[in-house]
Amino acid sequence: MGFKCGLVGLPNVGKSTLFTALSRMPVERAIFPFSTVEPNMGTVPVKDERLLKVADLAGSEKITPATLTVVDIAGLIKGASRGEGLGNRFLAHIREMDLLLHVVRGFQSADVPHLPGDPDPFRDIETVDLELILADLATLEKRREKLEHGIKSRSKEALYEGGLLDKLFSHLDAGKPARTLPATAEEKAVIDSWQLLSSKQVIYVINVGESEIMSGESAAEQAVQELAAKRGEPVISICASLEAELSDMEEEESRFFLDEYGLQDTGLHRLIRLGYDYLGLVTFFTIKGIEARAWPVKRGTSARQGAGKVHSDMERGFIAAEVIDWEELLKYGSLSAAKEKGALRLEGKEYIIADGDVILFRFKV
Ligand SMILES: Nc1nc2c(ncn2[C@@H]2O[C@H](COP(=O)(O)OP(=O)(O)O)[C@@H](O)[C@H]2O)c(=O)[nH]1
Ligand SMILES: [Mg+2]
Repeated sequence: MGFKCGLVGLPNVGKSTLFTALSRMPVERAIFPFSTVEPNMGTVPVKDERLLKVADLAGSEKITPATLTVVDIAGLIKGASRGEGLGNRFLAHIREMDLLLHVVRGFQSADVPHLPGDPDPFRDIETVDLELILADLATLEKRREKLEHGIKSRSKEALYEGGLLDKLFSHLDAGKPARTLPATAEEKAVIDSWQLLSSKQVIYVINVGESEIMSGESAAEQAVQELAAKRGEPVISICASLEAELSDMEEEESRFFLDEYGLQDTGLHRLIRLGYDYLGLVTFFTIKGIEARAWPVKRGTSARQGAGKVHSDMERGFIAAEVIDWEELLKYGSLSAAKEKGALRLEGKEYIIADGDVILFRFKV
């Protein structure tokens, strides 16, 4: 499975509309369709031209794209952290996510109520952040109780963790999410172990109206850009209702509409790519038997770890990786031609996988 991202935000901002749009995304050729695991959870195939070209070259009958799992996390209201409404389930869901898509309302509609009061992107983001922060403060309180004994007996580890905990506690107490605390790699590892909600990576998704998508100007987006820039976090504007309509169309028809709106690509594809980039994922490809497949891995993954993604036996029995960039491979016309010309590099287990690598793993079982 790829990575898991959760749609969060206030009620009536367009989370479910976006989820529906994702679930109906047109699917190319042999690529498998969206599959709904639960009513609010589904797997989206990631469109990747490179995979299609590699599959064509190899004559693969089966094409397996990278996927991402999307969860429509309903139920954030003020007081969620105290278990009001669907609060607790909401928070438990968030804990499992790799990435949060924080949907912010940027469209105007008298028909769709917005609570509390008129949409105000800044305050709306703060409201959601605050619930996560409050839940984290409660988590830290519990952690501190557990550390008390160690601190009393002057354990070095407990003192270190306790010091960091106090620092983060003040940070959260000032209304700032855990992910914005400057921390060393060592501190980050400890903070990660606390599994906080406000430390999850976030992309702000502004759900703007159709006129704002056309003009490219949205007041909501500007307001969020300001906040996000301070935090070094990405913002993307999409129009959920338009995306839902596009998702229902054939490729050609949706191309026509995109042109009308002066858009290069659907918001959904832009969103998925942004998610991949922001999480620091790169994709390698394998060709085996009748299947061409894309594998997303964290940037910095070694050839041996990559082999482990494919099969644990391949990691254990790893011998070497034969590697060629996908575009380079296309120039040779076929894998066997590339092999004959000696174009495949032989790489060892420490080789760091590059985006677009086509890899043949050599291993013994
Ligand atoms: N005008 C307009 N309405 C939208 C848009 N996105 C969602 N809505 C409407 O807003 C209401 C709430 O949307 P929904 O996706 O259920 O929001 P959720 O509560 O965040 O899941 C629905 O009536 C949608 O049709 C949009 O981009 N433009
Ligand atoms: Mg909803």
